[in-house]
Amino acid sequence: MRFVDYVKIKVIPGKGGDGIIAFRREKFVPKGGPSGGNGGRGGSIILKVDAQLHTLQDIRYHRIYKANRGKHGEGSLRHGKKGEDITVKVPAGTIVKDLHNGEVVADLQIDGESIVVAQGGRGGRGNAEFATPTHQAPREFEYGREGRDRELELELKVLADVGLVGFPNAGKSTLLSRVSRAKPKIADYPFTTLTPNLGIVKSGAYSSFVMADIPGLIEGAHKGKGLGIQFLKHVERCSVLLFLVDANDEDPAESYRLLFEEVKKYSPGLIQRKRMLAITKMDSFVGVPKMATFEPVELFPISSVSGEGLEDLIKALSTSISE
Ligand SMILES: Nc1nc2c(ncn2[C@@H]2O[C@H](COP(=O)(O)OP(=O)(O)OP(=O)(O)O)[C@@H](O)[C@H]2O)c(=O)[nH]1
Ligand SMILES: [Mg+2]
Repeated sequence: MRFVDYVKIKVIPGKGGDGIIAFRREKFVPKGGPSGGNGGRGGSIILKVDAQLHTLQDIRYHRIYKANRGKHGEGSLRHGKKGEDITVKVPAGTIVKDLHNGEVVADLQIDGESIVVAQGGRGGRGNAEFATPTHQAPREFEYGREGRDRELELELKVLADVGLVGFPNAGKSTLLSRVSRAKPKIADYPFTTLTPNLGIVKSGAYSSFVMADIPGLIEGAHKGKGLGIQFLKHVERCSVLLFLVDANDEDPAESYRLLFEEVKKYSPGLIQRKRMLAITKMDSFVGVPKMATFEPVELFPISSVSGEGLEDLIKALSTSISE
Protein backbone atom coordinates (compact mmCIF):
# COMPACT_ATOMS: atom_id res chain seq x y z
CA MET A 1 0.00 0.00 0.00
CA ARG A 2 1.06 3.51 -0.73
CA PHE A 3 -0.88 6.47 0.46
CA VAL A 4 -3.03 7.69 -2.36
CA ASP A 5 -4.50 11.12 -2.48
CA TYR A 6 -7.23 12.00 -4.99
CA VAL A 7 -9.00 15.18 -5.88
CA LYS A 8 -11.40 16.09 -8.65
CA ILE A 9 -11.26 19.51 -10.22
CA LYS A 10 -13.09 21.41 -12.91
CA VAL A 11 -11.15 23.60 -15.30
CA ILE A 12 -12.90 26.27 -17.36
CA PRO A 13 -10.77 28.10 -19.89
CA GLY A 14 -11.61 31.64 -20.95
CA LYS A 15 -13.55 32.38 -24.10
CA GLY A 16 -11.77 34.17 -26.91
CA GLY A 17 -12.45 37.89 -27.44
CA ASP A 18 -14.48 38.94 -30.48
CA GLY A 19 -12.97 40.48 -33.56
CA ILE A 20 -14.59 43.74 -34.57
CA ILE A 21 -15.51 45.78 -37.60
CA ALA A 22 -13.87 49.19 -37.91
CA PHE A 23 -12.57 51.47 -40.65
CA ARG A 24 -9.79 53.94 -40.58
CA ARG A 25 -10.69 57.56 -40.42
CA GLU A 26 -8.20 59.90 -41.95
CA LYS A 27 -8.29 63.54 -42.79
CA PHE A 28 -9.35 64.07 -46.38
CA VAL A 29 -9.97 60.35 -46.94
CA PRO A 30 -13.69 59.74 -46.96
CA LYS A 31 -13.45 56.06 -46.37
CA GLY A 32 -10.28 54.46 -44.99
CA GLY A 33 -9.36 50.78 -45.03
CA PRO A 34 -10.64 48.15 -42.60
CA SER A 35 -9.01 48.41 -39.17
CA GLY A 36 -10.97 46.06 -36.88
CA GLY A 37 -8.54 44.19 -34.58
CA ASN A 38 -8.70 40.56 -33.55
CA GLY A 39 -10.00 39.35 -30.22
CA GLY A 40 -7.46 38.01 -27.72
CA ARG A 41 -7.24 34.34 -26.84
CA GLY A 42 -9.01 33.31 -23.64
CA GLY A 43 -6.93 32.36 -20.62
CA SER A 44 -5.80 28.75 -20.36
CA ILE A 45 -5.53 26.51 -17.32
CA ILE A 46 -2.09 25.12 -16.70
CA LEU A 47 -0.94 22.54 -14.19
CA LYS A 48 2.62 23.00 -13.03
CA VAL A 49 4.80 20.95 -10.71
CA ASP A 50 6.05 22.68 -7.60
CA ALA A 51 8.51 20.55 -5.69
CA GLN A 52 7.63 22.37 -2.47
CA LEU A 53 4.22 20.71 -2.45
CA HIS A 54 3.71 17.22 -1.10
CA THR A 55 -0.03 16.74 -1.15
CA LEU A 56 -3.13 17.76 -3.02
CA GLN A 57 -4.47 19.35 0.15
CA ASP A 58 -4.50 22.94 -1.11
CA ILE A 59 -6.36 21.90 -4.23
CA ARG A 60 -8.95 20.11 -2.16
CA TYR A 61 -10.10 23.51 -0.91
CA HIS A 62 -10.24 25.06 -4.36
CA ARG A 63 -11.72 22.78 -6.96
CA ILE A 64 -12.93 25.04 -9.74
CA TYR A 65 -10.48 27.00 -11.86
CA LYS A 66 -11.90 29.50 -14.30
CA ALA A 67 -9.78 31.71 -16.54
CA ASN A 68 -10.87 35.09 -17.91
CA ARG A 69 -11.92 35.66 -21.47
CA GLY A 70 -9.78 37.47 -24.01
CA LYS A 71 -10.54 41.13 -24.65
CA HIS A 72 -12.36 42.12 -27.81
CA GLY A 73 -10.44 43.65 -30.67
CA GLU A 74 -10.50 47.43 -31.12
CA GLY A 75 -10.24 49.91 -33.96
CA SER A 76 -6.93 51.07 -35.44
CA LEU A 77 -5.93 47.42 -35.75
CA ARG A 78 -5.57 47.01 -32.03
CA HIS A 79 -5.87 43.37 -31.00
CA GLY A 80 -7.60 42.43 -27.80
CA LYS A 81 -5.45 41.41 -24.83
CA LYS A 82 -5.14 37.74 -24.07
CA GLY A 83 -7.05 36.46 -21.04
CA GLU A 84 -4.70 35.67 -18.18
CA ASP A 85 -3.71 32.02 -17.77
CA ILE A 86 -4.28 30.32 -14.46
CA THR A 87 -1.49 28.12 -13.17
CA VAL A 88 -2.40 25.47 -10.63
CA LYS A 89 0.54 24.19 -8.63
CA VAL A 90 0.66 20.45 -8.09
CA PRO A 91 3.16 18.20 -6.32
CA ALA A 92 5.63 16.06 -8.29
CA GLY A 93 4.12 12.67 -9.01
CA THR A 94 0.65 13.93 -9.84
CA ILE A 95 -1.19 11.86 -12.42
CA VAL A 96 -3.90 13.73 -14.28
CA LYS A 97 -6.89 11.88 -15.69
CA ASP A 98 -9.78 13.09 -17.78
CA LEU A 99 -12.88 12.02 -15.88
CA HIS A 100 -14.99 11.58 -18.99
CA ASN A 101 -12.92 9.00 -20.79
CA GLY A 102 -10.56 7.92 -18.04
CA GLU A 103 -7.59 8.82 -20.21
CA VAL A 104 -4.34 9.79 -18.54
CA VAL A 105 -3.66 13.33 -19.64
CA ALA A 106 -0.33 13.74 -17.92
CA ASP A 107 2.05 12.20 -15.45
CA LEU A 108 3.79 15.18 -13.91
CA GLN A 109 7.06 14.21 -12.31
CA ILE A 110 9.66 16.93 -12.68
CA ASP A 111 9.84 20.20 -10.80
CA GLY A 112 8.74 23.02 -13.09
CA GLU A 113 7.13 20.67 -15.63
CA SER A 114 3.81 22.00 -16.86
CA ILE A 115 0.93 21.13 -19.13
CA VAL A 116 -2.00 23.08 -20.53
CA VAL A 117 -5.07 21.11 -19.54
CA ALA A 118 -7.63 23.51 -20.92
CA GLN A 119 -6.69 25.77 -23.79
CA GLY A 120 -8.33 29.20 -23.87
CA GLY A 121 -10.72 29.81 -26.77
CA ARG A 122 -9.27 31.42 -29.89
CA GLY A 123 -9.91 35.09 -30.41
CA GLY A 124 -12.12 36.01 -33.38
CA ARG A 125 -10.63 37.83 -36.37
CA GLY A 126 -11.45 41.47 -36.95
CA ASN A 127 -12.52 42.70 -40.35
CA ALA A 128 -9.02 43.87 -41.26
CA GLU A 129 -8.02 40.23 -41.69
CA PHE A 130 -10.70 39.67 -44.31
CA ALA A 131 -9.46 42.37 -46.68
CA THR A 132 -8.21 41.33 -50.13
CA PRO A 133 -7.32 43.43 -53.17
CA THR A 134 -10.81 42.90 -54.53
CA HIS A 135 -12.59 43.14 -51.21
CA GLN A 136 -11.33 46.30 -49.60
CA ALA A 137 -14.12 47.15 -47.23
CA PRO A 138 -14.96 43.80 -45.63
CA ARG A 139 -17.71 43.67 -43.07
CA GLU A 140 -16.92 40.17 -41.94
CA PHE A 141 -15.62 39.42 -38.47
CA GLU A 142 -15.62 36.46 -36.06
CA TYR A 143 -16.78 35.98 -32.53
CA GLY A 144 -14.32 34.51 -30.06
CA ARG A 145 -14.44 30.74 -29.64
CA GLU A 146 -15.43 28.94 -26.47
CA GLY A 147 -12.76 26.90 -24.71
CA ARG A 148 -13.55 23.35 -23.62
CA ASP A 149 -14.38 22.76 -19.95
CA ARG A 150 -12.94 19.64 -18.45
CA GLU A 151 -13.31 17.59 -15.34
CA LEU A 152 -10.07 16.10 -14.18
CA GLU A 153 -8.97 13.76 -11.47
CA LEU A 154 -5.61 14.35 -9.88
CA GLU A 155 -4.00 11.40 -8.19
CA LEU A 156 -0.89 11.47 -6.09
CA LYS A 157 0.92 8.56 -4.57
CA VAL A 158 2.26 10.05 -1.38
CA LEU A 159 5.67 8.99 -0.27
CA ALA A 160 6.35 9.97 3.28
CA ASP A 161 9.61 11.77 3.99
CA VAL A 162 9.84 10.84 7.64
CA GLY A 163 8.73 7.55 9.14
CA LEU A 164 8.16 7.25 12.88
CA VAL A 165 9.49 4.06 14.42
CA GLY A 166 8.92 3.15 18.05
CA PHE A 167 7.50 0.69 20.50
CA PRO A 168 3.78 0.98 21.25
CA ASN A 169 2.90 3.92 23.45
CA ALA A 170 6.15 5.76 22.71
CA GLY A 171 4.24 8.88 21.69
CA LYS A 172 4.39 8.61 17.88
CA SER A 173 0.81 9.64 17.21
CA THR A 174 0.99 12.41 19.77
CA LEU A 175 4.05 13.85 18.06
CA LEU A 176 2.33 13.75 14.67
CA SER A 177 -0.74 15.47 16.05
CA ARG A 178 1.41 18.14 17.61
CA VAL A 179 3.49 19.02 14.56
CA SER A 180 0.84 18.63 11.84
CA ARG A 181 -2.89 19.01 11.38
CA ALA A 182 -3.37 15.25 11.39
CA LYS A 183 -5.70 13.95 14.09
CA PRO A 184 -4.59 10.40 14.85
CA LYS A 185 -6.11 8.47 17.72
CA ILE A 186 -4.04 8.78 20.87
CA ALA A 187 -4.47 6.69 23.98
CA ASP A 188 -2.70 5.47 27.02
CA TYR A 189 -2.47 1.87 25.85
CA PRO A 190 -0.32 0.07 23.32
CA PHE A 191 -1.48 -0.61 19.76
CA THR A 192 -3.71 2.42 19.55
CA THR A 193 -2.59 3.02 16.00
CA LEU A 194 -3.63 0.21 13.68
CA THR A 195 -3.11 1.80 10.31
CA PRO A 196 -0.67 4.50 9.25
CA ASN A 197 -1.48 8.18 9.62
CA LEU A 198 0.03 10.86 7.51
CA GLY A 199 0.59 14.47 8.36
CA ILE A 200 2.09 17.45 6.62
CA VAL A 201 4.63 19.20 8.78
CA LYS A 202 5.26 22.86 8.00
CA SER A 203 8.95 23.47 8.36
CA GLY A 204 9.14 27.01 7.03
CA ALA A 205 7.11 29.61 5.21
CA TYR A 206 7.27 27.66 1.95
CA SER A 207 8.46 24.25 2.95
CA SER A 208 6.85 21.21 4.42
CA PHE A 209 7.35 17.47 4.56
CA VAL A 210 5.23 14.39 5.07
CA MET A 211 5.46 12.45 8.31
CA ALA A 212 4.07 8.92 8.58
CA ASP A 213 2.99 7.53 11.94
CA ILE A 214 2.87 3.75 11.82
CA PRO A 215 1.73 1.19 14.40
CA GLY A 216 4.23 0.43 17.15
CA LEU A 217 6.86 -2.26 16.65
CA ILE A 218 7.44 -5.05 19.13
CA GLU A 219 10.31 -7.42 19.68
CA GLY A 220 10.19 -10.21 17.14
CA ALA A 221 8.54 -7.84 14.72
CA HIS A 222 10.93 -8.81 11.95
CA LYS A 223 9.54 -12.35 12.19
CA GLY A 224 6.07 -10.97 11.63
CA LYS A 225 5.03 -10.34 15.23
CA GLY A 226 2.66 -7.48 15.79
CA LEU A 227 1.26 -5.01 13.34
CA GLY A 228 3.92 -2.43 12.87
CA ILE A 229 6.22 -4.53 10.77
CA GLN A 230 3.86 -4.89 7.84
CA PHE A 231 3.81 -1.12 7.71
CA LEU A 232 7.54 -0.75 7.76
CA LYS A 233 7.53 -1.37 4.05
CA HIS A 234 5.60 1.84 3.62
CA VAL A 235 8.35 3.81 5.18
CA GLU A 236 10.91 2.05 3.03
CA ARG A 237 11.04 5.04 0.73
CA CYS A 238 11.16 7.64 3.50
CA SER A 239 14.30 9.70 3.50
CA VAL A 240 14.52 9.72 7.28
CA LEU A 241 13.54 7.28 10.00
CA LEU A 242 12.78 8.96 13.27
CA PHE A 243 13.06 6.52 16.15
CA LEU A 244 11.07 7.40 19.24
CA VAL A 245 11.93 6.13 22.69
CA ASP A 246 10.07 7.00 25.88
CA ALA A 247 12.37 8.80 28.34
CA ASN A 248 10.66 6.79 31.09
CA ASP A 249 11.82 3.48 29.66
CA GLU A 250 14.08 1.63 32.05
CA ASP A 251 16.95 1.93 29.61
CA PRO A 252 16.16 4.19 26.66
CA ALA A 253 19.48 3.38 25.01
CA GLU A 254 18.60 -0.30 25.12
CA SER A 255 15.12 0.40 23.73
CA TYR A 256 16.75 2.14 20.82
CA ARG A 257 19.09 -0.80 20.24
CA LEU A 258 16.16 -3.23 20.21
CA LEU A 259 14.25 -1.11 17.72
CA PHE A 260 17.32 -0.72 15.58
CA GLU A 261 17.87 -4.48 15.53
CA GLU A 262 14.26 -5.16 14.59
CA VAL A 263 14.37 -2.79 11.68
CA LYS A 264 17.75 -4.05 10.57
CA LYS A 265 16.66 -7.70 10.66
CA TYR A 266 13.56 -6.76 8.72
CA SER A 267 15.46 -4.85 6.12
CA PRO A 268 19.19 -4.18 6.12
CA GLY A 269 18.56 -1.57 3.42
CA LEU A 270 16.05 0.34 5.48
CA ILE A 271 18.39 0.79 8.40
CA GLN A 272 20.89 2.47 6.04
CA ARG A 273 18.49 5.40 5.81
CA LYS A 274 19.30 8.55 7.65
CA ARG A 275 18.02 8.09 11.20
CA MET A 276 17.47 10.24 14.24
CA LEU A 277 16.39 9.48 17.75
CA ALA A 278 13.82 11.40 19.74
CA ILE A 279 13.57 10.80 23.47
CA THR A 280 9.91 11.48 24.16
CA LYS A 281 7.78 12.66 27.08
CA MET A 282 10.58 14.74 28.60
CA ASP A 283 7.96 16.74 30.53
CA SER A 284 7.09 13.68 32.57
CA PHE A 285 10.63 12.60 33.23
CA VAL A 286 12.68 13.81 36.13
CA GLY A 287 16.43 13.70 35.72
CA VAL A 288 18.59 12.90 32.75
CA PRO A 289 17.71 9.77 30.80
CA LYS A 290 20.54 7.39 30.04
CA MET A 291 21.31 8.11 26.45
CA ALA A 292 24.64 6.48 25.79
CA THR A 293 23.57 4.74 22.63
CA PHE A 294 25.46 1.88 21.04
CA GLU A 295 25.99 3.93 17.91
CA PRO A 296 26.31 7.64 17.28
CA VAL A 297 22.91 9.01 16.39
CA GLU A 298 21.52 12.52 16.50
CA LEU A 299 19.51 12.85 19.71
CA PHE A 300 16.50 15.05 20.35
CA PRO A 301 14.93 15.21 23.80
CA ILE A 302 11.34 16.28 23.15
CA SER A 303 7.94 16.66 24.71
CA SER A 304 4.79 16.78 22.64
CA VAL A 305 3.04 18.15 25.72
CA SER A 306 5.27 21.11 26.57
CA GLY A 307 6.61 21.51 23.04
CA GLU A 308 10.19 21.20 24.24
CA GLY A 309 12.67 20.35 21.50
CA LEU A 310 10.09 20.19 18.71
CA GLU A 311 11.36 23.17 16.77
CA ASP A 312 14.93 21.83 16.70
CA LEU A 313 13.68 18.41 15.72
CA ILE A 314 11.65 19.73 12.80
CA LYS A 315 14.51 21.87 11.62
CA ALA A 316 16.88 18.90 11.68
CA LEU A 317 14.38 16.64 9.89
CA SER A 318 13.75 19.25 7.25
CA THR A 319 17.44 19.77 6.66
CA SER A 320 18.24 16.11 6.28
CA ILE A 321 15.31 15.58 3.90
CA SER A 322 16.54 18.28 1.59
CA GLU A 323 20.08 16.87 1.59
N1 LIG B 1 3.50 13.40 29.42
C1 LIG B 1 3.53 13.10 28.12
N2 LIG B 1 2.75 12.12 27.65
C2 LIG B 1 2.79 11.83 26.33
C3 LIG B 1 3.66 12.54 25.46
N3 LIG B 1 3.52 12.02 24.21
C4 LIG B 1 2.59 11.05 24.31
N4 LIG B 1 2.15 10.90 25.60
C5 LIG B 1 1.16 9.96 26.09
O1 LIG B 1 1.60 8.65 25.82
C6 LIG B 1 0.50 7.79 25.49
C7 LIG B 1 0.74 7.11 24.17
O2 LIG B 1 0.77 8.08 23.16
P1 LIG B 1 0.51 7.74 21.63
O3 LIG B 1 0.86 8.95 20.87
O4 LIG B 1 -0.84 7.15 21.44
O5 LIG B 1 1.61 6.61 21.39
P2 LIG B 1 1.93 5.78 20.09
O6 LIG B 1 3.40 5.65 20.01
O7 LIG B 1 1.26 6.37 18.93
O8 LIG B 1 1.30 4.36 20.44
P3 LIG B 1 0.75 3.19 19.49
O9 LIG B 1 -0.15 3.80 18.49
O10 LIG B 1 0.04 2.29 20.40
O11 LIG B 1 1.97 2.56 18.89
C8 LIG B 1 -0.73 8.68 25.51
O12 LIG B 1 -1.37 8.56 26.75
C9 LIG B 1 -0.14 10.08 25.36
O13 LIG B 1 -0.97 11.07 25.94
C10 LIG B 1 4.47 13.60 26.00
O14 LIG B 1 5.23 14.29 25.32
N5 LIG B 1 4.35 13.82 27.34
MG1 LIG C 1 -0.17 5.65 17.75
